[in-house]
Amino acid sequence: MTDDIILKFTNADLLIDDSAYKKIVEQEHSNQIVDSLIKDLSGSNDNLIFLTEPIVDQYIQKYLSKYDPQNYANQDSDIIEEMYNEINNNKTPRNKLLDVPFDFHVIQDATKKSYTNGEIKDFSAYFNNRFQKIKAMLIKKPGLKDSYPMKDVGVRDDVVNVIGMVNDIRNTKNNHKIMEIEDETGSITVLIHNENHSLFELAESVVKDEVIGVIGSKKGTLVIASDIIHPSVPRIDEKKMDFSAVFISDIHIGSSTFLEDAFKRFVKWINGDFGDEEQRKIANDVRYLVVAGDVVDGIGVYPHQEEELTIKNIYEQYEEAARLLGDINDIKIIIAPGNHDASRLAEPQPAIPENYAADLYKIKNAEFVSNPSLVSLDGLKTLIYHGRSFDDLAMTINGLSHQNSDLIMRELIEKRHLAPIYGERTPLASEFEDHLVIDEIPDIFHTGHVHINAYKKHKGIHMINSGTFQSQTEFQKIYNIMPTCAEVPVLNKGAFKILKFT
Ligand code: D5M
Ligand code: FE
Ligand code: ZN
Repeated sequence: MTDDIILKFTNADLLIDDSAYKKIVEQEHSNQIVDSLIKDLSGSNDNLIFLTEPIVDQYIQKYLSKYDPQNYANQDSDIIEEMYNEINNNKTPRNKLLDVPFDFHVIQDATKKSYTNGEIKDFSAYFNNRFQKIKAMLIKKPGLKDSYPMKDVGVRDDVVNVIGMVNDIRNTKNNHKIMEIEDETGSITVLIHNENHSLFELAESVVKDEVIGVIGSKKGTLVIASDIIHPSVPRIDEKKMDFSAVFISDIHIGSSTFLEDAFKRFVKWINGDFGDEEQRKIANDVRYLVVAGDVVDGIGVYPHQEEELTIKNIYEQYEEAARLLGDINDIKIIIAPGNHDASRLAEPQPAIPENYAADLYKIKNAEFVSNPSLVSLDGLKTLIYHGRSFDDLAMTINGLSHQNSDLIMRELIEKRHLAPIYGERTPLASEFEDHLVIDEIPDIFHTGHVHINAYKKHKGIHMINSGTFQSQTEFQKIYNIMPTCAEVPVLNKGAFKILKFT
């Protein structure tokens, strides 16, 4: 401890005499004072600073008067809060796992890469980028190595082998499927015969605007499909995980249906102060908390929303969010926006803007990322996506619904796209790059939005929907959506667990 202080000063090019040193170590928060002193002096141009007792004494007095709780009333509350955060964050970590520095980094984030406001002129660039990215994946698949441009379909005699974007897919009156697909050279009409049962079933999940491979034979101007190929993913090896990560979403702070008590129990648990022995043991391993959007309920998201709000101001909603999440100690919190947050609605949604959520940004260890985004948690690649496109997929594909978002997630991974259908309820910004293509294969795919928990492992990928902290809303009553509330998914050293805080 003693040596630590001297080492800190030496590293900061600060020299200290004996009496000054004694003065510091007798303080209750000596470590915090040392850090603060070093921080304050680090801007100095002097090469070496010699700290004497009067200097240190003066600093300590200033420090204590600034941060003494008894002087609260006279002080700028921000500074005091910052100081207390600092003291809290500098206290001894709860366990060994938290001693290890976070190996957190952002692999993909669209926050600063969004250049357009979705004007029509960018449509073709956007779609072309989507097509090229997914085509590059498809062309590596064994069945599509020999694929050729669509303009050649008419002039060649061999099997049809093409990669294209689906323009349209519909049922004929005899219940076959007709699909128009195109690439940059032309388009073809593909028939999927209903007697080819397995292929017909596969085609049931093909949607407009996705990119697929088609193999078939020519019959007049039609192509009769014998196979449809999705970009898909290979099975991945599960990475070793010696810590826990916690996944939440759809907190909806500010809504009258936000389950505040349950959320506070959750925060107590994550801090190691709530739950049975087993649950506390899990809490002790937690290094990361990921929040996949809808942190607050927002304002003006749907008609007459104000009638269901307890906090009717977006800034105050984020202030409340900062109070609640700010109570979490030691762990890294990664926050992405959802359709209720104060970010651009069109996806990719840039990170929640700091000017709306200033206090949230002050939380130490908080990181703000776009929706979607890909981050690395101690080497585990985690794809975060709120899940707005689930509404479109549940409406379009037979057998998919809000209740089974694991099936939807599986579909998205196979399609290598987070929002394949363009122009329905999911507003997509027509950027020059399609940020919703799943470029990299994640270890964890974390979503929310549907307010119903789901989990499945698909080809080694943990697919998690983290439910909600909001009880059933008026809107959900009409649609008979039964939310799973305050049930929190945890990957505990690789094992999936659900902890309930209801
Ligand atoms: O979404 C909460 C729930 O409501 C989730 O199950 C999706 C559903 N929802 C929201 N908006 C729509 C629309 N427009 N159509 C169908 N279902 C919808 P949240 O984002 O929290 O409001
Ligand atoms: Fe939500
Ligand atoms: Zn949502």
